[in-house]
Amino acid sequence: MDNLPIVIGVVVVVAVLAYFLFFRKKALPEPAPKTPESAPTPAPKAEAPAPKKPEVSAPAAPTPSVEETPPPAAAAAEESVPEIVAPSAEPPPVVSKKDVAGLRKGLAATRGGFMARLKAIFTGKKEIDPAILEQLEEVMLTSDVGVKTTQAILERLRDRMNKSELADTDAVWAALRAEAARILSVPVPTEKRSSKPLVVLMVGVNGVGKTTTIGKLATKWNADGKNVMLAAGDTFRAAAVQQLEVWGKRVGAEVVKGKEGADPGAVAFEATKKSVEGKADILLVDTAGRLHTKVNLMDEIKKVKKTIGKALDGAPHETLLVIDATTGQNALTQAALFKEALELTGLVLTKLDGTAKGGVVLGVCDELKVPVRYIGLGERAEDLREFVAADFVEALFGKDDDEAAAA
Ligand SMILES: Nc1nc2c(ncn2[C@@H]2O[C@H](COP(=O)(O)OP(=O)(O)OP(=O)(O)O)[C@@H](O)[C@H]2O)c(=O)[nH]1
Ligand SMILES: [Mg+2]
Repeated sequence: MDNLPIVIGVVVVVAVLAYFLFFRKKALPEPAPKTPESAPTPAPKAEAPAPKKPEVSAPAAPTPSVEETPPPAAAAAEESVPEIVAPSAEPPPVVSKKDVAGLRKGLAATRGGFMARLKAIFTGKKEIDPAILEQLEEVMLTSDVGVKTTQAILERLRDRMNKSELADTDAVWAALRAEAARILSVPVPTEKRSSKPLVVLMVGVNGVGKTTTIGKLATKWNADGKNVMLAAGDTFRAAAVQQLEVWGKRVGAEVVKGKEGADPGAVAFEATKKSVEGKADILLVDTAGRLHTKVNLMDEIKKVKKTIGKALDGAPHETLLVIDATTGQNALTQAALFKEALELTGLVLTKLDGTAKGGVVLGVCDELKVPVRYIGLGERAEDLREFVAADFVEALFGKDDDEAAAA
């Protein structure tokens, strides 16, 4: 009993200790949430470069725990952002050659039109209907394949059918697909492509998408680490120069321009010289699609081309003709005229997203024997795709993912 005060004392001490150890510990979470509050100083900083940040922080912050760890992470990301993000501020420009699914999506209109009509001829039939060639002819002609190419394809199919090489409709479909692949596989001239600077002259009638294609290519090549320069060779419209400047700013590419109404040849000459002096990797030269003078457009472009050659031997290394796929047979006629006047190294077919008759690709390749190099499937930078014949044929003739899965 004499020990009672001691016992009570010990109990009290233990109780006090327990209180401090247990309850105080539990109270710790309070300071924890305060940590982010006490660290908001870097937070506003992280918001400051808002336009650049999303690209970096998006993949870095997939979990909602952003609040806890990010102050240092965000700060670190922020430091490294400017260099990485500046070029990729535009949507991802580089196109995977194997991205058939994306290509298929971009070609949805043609798949739903031209290709769906072709398929309908074959669907549910194993035996070859004697009228099959007429049916194919009708679809091809109304899908901008063009008379010459349509007849050539049909001739080859007829020949093979007469030789009994095509046993059923599956074989005819495969033969048609092989024809498309053969026509689209035009060899690309490669001899000048390693030049530095590589001078690319973009030509075509008005509104086909020359300036937009230049912007898209500049975005792609800039993202590939190339030093790109632009020449505003369309000196007839102030708006044309401005349009190019918008792309130039976006990409961070210098735009060489002249005064309104200046001689486009002079601008192209100066730009070519500058691209050599400035050690640019690529110079993209825009041209007018329509002239407000009596000078013939083709003569003017020929002059521009010659002037570029005077500034740099062997340039331009590429002369790309831009064609609007929605203009059908007109596109074919224009292309033939340009080919006659200029030595074309490639074609760019734009607005394929806007036509259900993508057959023009076949016609233009077959008649001109100039390779399609790029196709435009929309207005955004990433909508320009490098043309790969095999992928294109697969995207058109291949089964949908759903169909393939069901098969
Ligand atoms: N849907 C779609 N639109 C495109 C494509 N390419 C270009 N365009 C649009 O076509 C229009 C004309 O494009 P521009 O690049 O100005 O054509 P341009 O050949 O430079 O025209 P001019 O300078 O007048 O000779 C613009 O509204 C572009 O956004 C494409 O692949 N798909
Ligand atoms: Mg233009």
